[in-house]
Amino acid sequence: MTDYNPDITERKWQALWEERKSFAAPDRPGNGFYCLEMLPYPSGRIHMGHVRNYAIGDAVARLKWMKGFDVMHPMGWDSFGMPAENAAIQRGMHPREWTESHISDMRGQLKRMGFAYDWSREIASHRPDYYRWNQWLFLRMHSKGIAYRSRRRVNWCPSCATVLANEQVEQGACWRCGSIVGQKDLDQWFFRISSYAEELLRDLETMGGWPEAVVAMQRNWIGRSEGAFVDFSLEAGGAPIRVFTTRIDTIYGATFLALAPDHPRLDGILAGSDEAPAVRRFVETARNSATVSEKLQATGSAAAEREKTGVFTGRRAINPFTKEAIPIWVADFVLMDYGTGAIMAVPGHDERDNEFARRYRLPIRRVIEPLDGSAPDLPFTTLEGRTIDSGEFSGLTCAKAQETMTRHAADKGFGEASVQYRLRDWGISRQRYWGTPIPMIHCDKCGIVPVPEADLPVVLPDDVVFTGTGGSPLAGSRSFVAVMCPSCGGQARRETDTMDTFVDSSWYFYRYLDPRNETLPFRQEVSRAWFPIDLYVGGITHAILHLMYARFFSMVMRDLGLATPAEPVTRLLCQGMVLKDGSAMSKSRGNVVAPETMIDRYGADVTRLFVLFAAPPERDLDWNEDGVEGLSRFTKRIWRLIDTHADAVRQPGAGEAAALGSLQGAALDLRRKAHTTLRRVSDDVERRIHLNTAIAAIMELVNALYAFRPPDEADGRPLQPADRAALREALEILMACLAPFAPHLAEEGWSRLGHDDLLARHPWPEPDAAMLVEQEVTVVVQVNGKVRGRITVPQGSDEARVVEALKGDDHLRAAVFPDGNAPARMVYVPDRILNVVRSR
Ligand code: ANZ
Ligand code: ZN
Repeated sequence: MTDYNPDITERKWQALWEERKSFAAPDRPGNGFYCLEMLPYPSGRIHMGHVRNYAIGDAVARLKWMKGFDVMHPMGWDSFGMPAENAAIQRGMHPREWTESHISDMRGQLKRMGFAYDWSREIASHRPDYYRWNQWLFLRMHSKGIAYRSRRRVNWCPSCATVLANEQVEQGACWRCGSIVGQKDLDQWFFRISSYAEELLRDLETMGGWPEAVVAMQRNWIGRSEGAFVDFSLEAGGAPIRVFTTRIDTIYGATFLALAPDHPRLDGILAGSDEAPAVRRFVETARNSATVSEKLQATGSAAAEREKTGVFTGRRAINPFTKEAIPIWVADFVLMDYGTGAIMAVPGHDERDNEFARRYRLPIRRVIEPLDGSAPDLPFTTLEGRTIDSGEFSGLTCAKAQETMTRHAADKGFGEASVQYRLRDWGISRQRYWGTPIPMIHCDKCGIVPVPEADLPVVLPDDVVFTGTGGSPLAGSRSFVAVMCPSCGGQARRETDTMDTFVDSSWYFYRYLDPRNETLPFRQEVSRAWFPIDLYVGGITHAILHLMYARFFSMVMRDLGLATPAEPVTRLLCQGMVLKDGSAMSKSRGNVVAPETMIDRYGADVTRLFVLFAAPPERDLDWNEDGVEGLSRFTKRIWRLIDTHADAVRQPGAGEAAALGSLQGAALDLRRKAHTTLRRVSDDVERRIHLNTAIAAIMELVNALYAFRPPDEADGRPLQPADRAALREALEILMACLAPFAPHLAEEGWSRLGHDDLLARHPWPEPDAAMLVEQEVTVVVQVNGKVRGRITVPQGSDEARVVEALKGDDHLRAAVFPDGNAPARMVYVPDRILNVVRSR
């Protein structure tokens, strides 16, 4: 018995894969498969979440290689961002040094896992040869009006003197220093993602390869609302105030208008009003109370949850339908950057308006009644209703009333139909050092002038002091700021904002295709050859921002004539989290299991097998040492099989092919098992990406191999040709099936079986159709202990397959899914009984 030493063996095969460039993708693939995993931030250590993410992608990539695809499977580093800059502030280390050393550590860790990456395509976003293309894209976007500058209210930490993203504001305080966050108006750079809202939304319909939950989150985030603008003229004269409403059918119940505190018309309206001082005081408080308008978008209703306060302006507007004069209020629940920043309040039928009206004793009216004639308490909102007390528009269904009243408003010239989106333009300015410098120049004479493309990259300077306070560190670099105006040649200043790091990750997967291109971000031929990405694996935490920005960039690059598809990702897989004792692994909880410790103890293969086997990819996975031990034993069992039989079956015997064609008895059963395993594994990996069940299938094959005892071998005599042939083939198939999951062990076994090519690039064995004819079994279906019927399924079907089959039987479907609901619990005894537990 020879020992299997994972450490030595794994390094050996890793070196061979590297030496033979086994995973180098060609520029132009024959049959291409682009398998992408989200690139990591170089925090210093890979964690179990990375291992899981990358093991999933790697299993698919490796299987695809074996299936004859050219596989693009690259890796890189999302290496700009705050932690490096914080390390600079705290430890005086340059962010570049910190980042580079982390990258080299983490690369080593990933290499120890033996992932099948094409390392020649590695990229890192902090290097000028990458970020210059951010700058290039920015310039192109600027020239098309997609990048623009505008003044916007931002969260501002007075002590860090920096802008904070909404996620960096924790209960109104700065996430880093705890100071109360204020608001500030700042000129910033934006990407006009809002003009792609319609397309971003429409495409979601076609994205069947994305998890429904992600599609729903994106749809919500884009937030399309159909409604109407209505103009309310002012009693005192002057231009009317325009509101956006989705319920024009309730306009007879509009008892006041409400403006956002920062509504631009407010000052004008207040002129001469006795209420002006009170209103100004209110506006001042509202401004300082961290009213983050984007929060509406982040949480859907953060603004709605707060207590609503407001103040009367002393002015009135005329409801264009009723001709009634109604008071104009300023209210903090009205957001300036949605709709028009002004609303008609209908306290009878809108929850928020109602709360506000009751607080300030404003009139509440009923102008809708449900179609069933009931009279629910106010407020209630329904579209299944009809208008009442609405003048000539009374008695219409809500839908009809909306249509008629919108047309009326348009005909009379005081309104029009309108579609609004929640999606806001993407503010990309950051007052940080460790990011891509925005390639713009401020000249007193010429205004804002783009850096000429030929002068790219605008490189981060080194004469920078990192203090953590006082605004952007770049602003303190003389060598950086002082620049000649490209337009007039005079003294000018460089823009010192850097780009949001989400810019880096919005298009990196294109750069992998052409990573050393010095004249373009990438050639269109290569993007045409490889795109769209066939499979993208990553965490659900990126379901909204990163994936929305990535889609937006693809659309923009298409419009710039660079990329071909608008949608970059055909199939998206969001893997679950890795938990320990039920909660996420985190340093603060002290429940982190380091991948390196696992590799040291068990090897990369066992670590991979565990993260793939312990749960289906989309589910959370609870780390448990027993499970790891179990998989370690499994690999030893596999090795023992190889070790026991390899010498006996090493070379194909004469007449082996013929022998395989006429197997009988146990040898035939083994062959059946091997071939069905082949099919199950390739189905589970390629089609369903159910890697845990694929590994379970391999375990069954291992059991079958142990159960197969050719009599002669035990007695030390040569095997019968038929047994030898069956055993040899089954062992080879076992190694092939294992290769996507435990690639090192699989290579070692493959070589022990007498092969001198690499299994990683060996063609996937085609299952023999005759071996796949399934034996059928009858499964009894019980509901709450009572036999409700029987169903015939292929032997070895899993629970899901049995459930599928019973759905095809009307009687059983009705018994198991009355009213269509899933039962509380099902227990499946393979090939025998499905026990269904239904409550009540
Ligand atoms: C009258 C009304 C009556 C409304 C009713 C709703 C229900 P969504 O669906 O999210 O687009 N609204 C408009 N602009 C707003 C702003 N800037 N800040 C806060 N609220 C605003 O919501 C549209 C509805 O939200 C609009 O329709 C308006 O209230 C309010 F029974 O008008 B509605
Ligand atoms: Zn100039």
